[in-house]
Amino acid sequence: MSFAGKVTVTVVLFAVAVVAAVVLIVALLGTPPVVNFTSQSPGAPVNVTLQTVGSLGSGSHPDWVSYLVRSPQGQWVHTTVFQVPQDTRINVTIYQYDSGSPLRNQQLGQVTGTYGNVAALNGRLFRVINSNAGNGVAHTFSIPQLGINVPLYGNNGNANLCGAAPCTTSSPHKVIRFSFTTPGPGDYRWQCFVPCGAGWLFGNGGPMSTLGYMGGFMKVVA
Ligand SMILES: [Cu+2]
Repeated sequence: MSFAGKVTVTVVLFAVAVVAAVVLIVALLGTPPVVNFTSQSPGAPVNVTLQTVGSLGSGSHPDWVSYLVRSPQGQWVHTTVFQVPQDTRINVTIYQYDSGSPLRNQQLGQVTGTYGNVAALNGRLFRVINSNAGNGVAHTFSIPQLGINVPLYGNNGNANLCGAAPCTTSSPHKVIRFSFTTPGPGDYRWQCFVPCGAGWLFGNGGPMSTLGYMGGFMKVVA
C-alpha cells in the first residue's frame, strides 16, 4: 500500500473511532426527562400516576416493555424519573396494561413499605399476590432503599392488550394504588424486579437495564 493509501486508511479509521465515541457518549448521557411534582402546595399529598405497557410502540425500542409517568398537566411522558418533595405523602396510581407470569421469587408477590403494608387492586386491598394463580404478576414497583415493593397483577395474556403507549383505559388494565411518605432529599433508585426483558439473558437486559423503561429515579428534594 502506498504512503498516501496508509494515510487515507488511518484518517478514515480515526474518523470512524471519533464518531463511535461521540455516539456512545451521547447514548450514555441521554437520560430521560424529569417529571416534576414539586410545584404543588407545600405539605399537601402528591399524586403520582404511572402506567406499564407490554410494548412501548414507538422510539428506538418500540417492542420494549416500559413504564410511563403522567405529568401534573396530564401528559403521558416516556420516562422513569420523577421529582417529589421530602416528608410528603405520595399517593401512587399505576395503570397496568401488560400480561403477567409466575414470579421466580415469590417474595416479590408481597406488598411492603407502603402505608399499612397494603395496596389496592381495582379498589380491593391486598397484601400479597400468589403469582402461580390467575394471570400472575406483570411487573413490580420497588424502591429497595425504602423497603417498598408492590407487585402489579397481570392482565389476561389472551385479551386484546394495548401494544403502544400511552394506553387508555379502553384497553384491558388493572389499577393499583398505594401510598408512602418520602424521606429526606436524595435520588432513590426504583425499578421493576420481574425479569421482563423478553429476549435478553434471563430477562434482565434491554428494558430492565435501561433508564426510562423498567427502572429510574425518584428525586426527592427539600
Ligand atoms: Cu417489568
